[in-house]
Amino acid sequence: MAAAKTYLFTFGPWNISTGADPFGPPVRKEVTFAAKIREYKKLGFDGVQFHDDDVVPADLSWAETERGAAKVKKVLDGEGLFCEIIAPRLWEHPKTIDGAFTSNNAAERRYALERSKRCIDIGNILGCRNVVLWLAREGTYIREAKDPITSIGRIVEAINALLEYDANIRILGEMKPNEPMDQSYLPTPGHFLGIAYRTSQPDRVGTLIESAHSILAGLDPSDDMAYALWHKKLWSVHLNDQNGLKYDQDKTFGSVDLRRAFNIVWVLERGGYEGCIGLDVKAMRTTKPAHQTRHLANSREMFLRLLEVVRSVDAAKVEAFRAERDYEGLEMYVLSKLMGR
Ligand code: XLS
Ligand code: MG
Repeated sequence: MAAAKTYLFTFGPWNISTGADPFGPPVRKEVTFAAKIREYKKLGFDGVQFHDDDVVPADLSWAETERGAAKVKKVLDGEGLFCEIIAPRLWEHPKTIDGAFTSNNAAERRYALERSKRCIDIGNILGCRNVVLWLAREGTYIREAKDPITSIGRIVEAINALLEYDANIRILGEMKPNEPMDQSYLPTPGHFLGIAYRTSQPDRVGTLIESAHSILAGLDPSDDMAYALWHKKLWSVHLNDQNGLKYDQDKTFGSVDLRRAFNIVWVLERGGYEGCIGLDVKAMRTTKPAHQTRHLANSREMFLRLLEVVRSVDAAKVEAFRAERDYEGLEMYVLSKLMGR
């Protein structure tokens, strides 16, 4: 029997946050970058996920950027951490108000591309070839604002330019149907994988799937992940949870729907998923500073405990239920597993 797979866990520094929301200011002090990095190993994590400006502020000279990134690389090495993904933050800068690659303004589209190339350079210094594109503002508040057909083409052109810029990187699209936009152009991983095959190098374009984003699109995250696994294009995940169709909640993994979380772990394990277990989770605003990393430890523990449940599932039994079309029996089998029997 092959040895059971050991999963590596990652999260981004933004997952230790101040509790600010659109209706209220921070309720916890900002934790310094260095202090955040020191938390990883203590919490049982193996690697980091970064935005470009988590590493160095945007728009510095190349010399300053290079120096800053090299410093961060040293810190990571010192802690024994690796950088799993890096993502250009294309949704906060004044030049990305109208979107990045789909902005109606040519100079702003150029900025987005240059910023993404710089992000690749930072990734290279950190030894990271996985470039995540969360296309946060590639969409509209009103349908008529942009040409939707042109916009899809612009996203493909931008991806091609990045693939050409660095022959070593892989691009992972992280899709979300809405928020901040009313409507995103590529709302689901399926949409993104559709264009992946029309890029100049489909083999280097895949996806990062966030469970809450699938839920916001009315889809089941484990089915989205299965779809990407079939394409051999599930290269990273953001596991979390989401209580229905409302703002993006980034709740602790498995905290809303245990069975849904079970199915995610089951599909990753069965599907031979080779990526890291990224956790994109937020502490509740009510959380006291002393407990501000607990949601991360809890999410990791939920994954590992569900993994135990998944590994205790008797595949032959499942097959027998399927062969008999006894889905009532199968359902009770799964529910019993989840209730500890
Ligand atoms: C949004 C994302 C975003 C990316 C990186 O859900 O978590 O922050 O992960 O661009
Ligand atoms: Mg995410």
